[in-house]
Amino acid sequence: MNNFTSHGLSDIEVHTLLAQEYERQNNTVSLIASENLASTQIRHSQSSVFTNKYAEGYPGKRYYGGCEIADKLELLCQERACKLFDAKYANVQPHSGSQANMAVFNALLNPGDTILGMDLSAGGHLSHGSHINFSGKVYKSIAYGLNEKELIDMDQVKRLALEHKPKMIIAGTSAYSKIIDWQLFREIADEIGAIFLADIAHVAGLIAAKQYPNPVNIADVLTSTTHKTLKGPRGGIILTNHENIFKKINKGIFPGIQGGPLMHVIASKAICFHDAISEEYQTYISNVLANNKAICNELSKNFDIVSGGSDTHLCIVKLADCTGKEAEAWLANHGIIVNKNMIPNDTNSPFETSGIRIGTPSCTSRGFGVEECIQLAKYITKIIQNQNQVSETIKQEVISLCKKYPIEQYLD
Ligand code: DSN
Repeated sequence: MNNFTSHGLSDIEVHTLLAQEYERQNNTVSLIASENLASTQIRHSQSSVFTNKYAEGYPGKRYYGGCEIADKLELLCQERACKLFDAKYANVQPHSGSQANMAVFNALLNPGDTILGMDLSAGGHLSHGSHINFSGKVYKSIAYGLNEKELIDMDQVKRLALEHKPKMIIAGTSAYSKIIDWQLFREIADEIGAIFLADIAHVAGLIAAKQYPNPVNIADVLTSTTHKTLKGPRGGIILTNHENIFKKINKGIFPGIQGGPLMHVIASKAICFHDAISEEYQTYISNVLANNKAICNELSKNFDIVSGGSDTHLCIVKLADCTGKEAEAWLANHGIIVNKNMIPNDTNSPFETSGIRIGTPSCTSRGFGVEECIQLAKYITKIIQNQNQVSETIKQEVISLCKKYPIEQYLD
């Protein structure tokens, strides 16, 4: 008998890897800004019997029998999503944030239409028009970036909008630490009659906790992931206040780009939206922001921070004496996990980069506070300054911090 058969699990190879990944997560600190720790309930509902159910279609209009409970679940999830984000309509079926964006494009654009989104290298997302992604291949993509203050260049957005008359303007970022002016995007979109899509994937949790402006009454449509600051399962959602857009988007997802919805993930999304409306969650987000501010302030003593600081859950650190790839590897050697990231006007390739992105959703979920985050920032500074040299002391101190704040067991 092994550890796993006692839990009714018999695939030793896979379950050895599950155990190893649990140990890795438990013994390292994730400062990857898009990662988080989903609760046990959210993880368990993804292994529920709903994984057995096909439910192509929508509540009341399915292509399979036996969907009466699936209907109730999906309606509950939609209702909770709408309540959380103050929206009228929600589609909770997208398998991911990119699928959510693809569905919106599929519903509201024709191949060859022009879209205006943020450049990936400036902090935008692949699915906002990058030439290596479907969004830049199927659609004619124009990109805006940052100005000399390293803030979104709204003059450029306007200039490009007037020049190219895109059918859709996309606001939303993967690596940007300041607050987006949703209203200004709306005004520019209105000037040319464009559709305005706000991709809130990174800041959805901040919006849910009312600690970041909600674009739901400003943009025509919102897309998001559910696993970043929201702390939910890996997946996507689409929100809108417009019935005509909602109808098109429903078709855009199914039969447009997806088949059967992942009902087990929808169960977890429903739990996530319920959790995120609580006071406890609002406190969690306040802590995420305070922790990020603490890391960012401490790091700014030795490094430049893109955009001059952060108002969110993440910051981008500029590296003068090494690449992002090197810093990522050195930090990982000490149990601190980050990702390399481009900085404005980066002369290194996306595989090397001249920066790293740091975020606090995950370490805050395991209980780190401001004090621990300042300590982490000091370790980061020292590790990068030491370059290739491994500090056994820091390594041990990171492990001690991890042991003090363990993550939830993966099997109960
Ligand atoms: N991979 C996500 C992130 O790290 O921000 C974006 O899709």
